[in-house]
Amino acid sequence: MLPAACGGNKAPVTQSSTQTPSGPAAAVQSNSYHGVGVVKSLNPKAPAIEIDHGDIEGLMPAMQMEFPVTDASMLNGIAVNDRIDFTVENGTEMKVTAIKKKNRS
Ligand SMILES: [Cu+2]
Repeated sequence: MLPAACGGNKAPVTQSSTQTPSGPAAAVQSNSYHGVGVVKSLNPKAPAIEIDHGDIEGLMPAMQMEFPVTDASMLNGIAVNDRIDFTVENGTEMKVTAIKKKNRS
């Protein structure tokens, strides 16, 4: 009796590389990032906000820059030199979508 050929004859596993369909639905992808920084200037007309921000993981290192904001009303109650938490969305263009003033301690 022949020993059973054990394990030696695996069928070639074609790891089905499921290519994600690149339809129109896949085109607009938006990613949210969380940042922390200090307000340097406010531009309600743009509207935009200039922030001296720390590292935004997955997006950019610390730097001072101006971000467009989705709505000028987000700048209400925010002043230069305020510490803020903010949300950046990096879709077709980079925009700040939320701003939250940090409590001074
Ligand atoms: Cu930046």
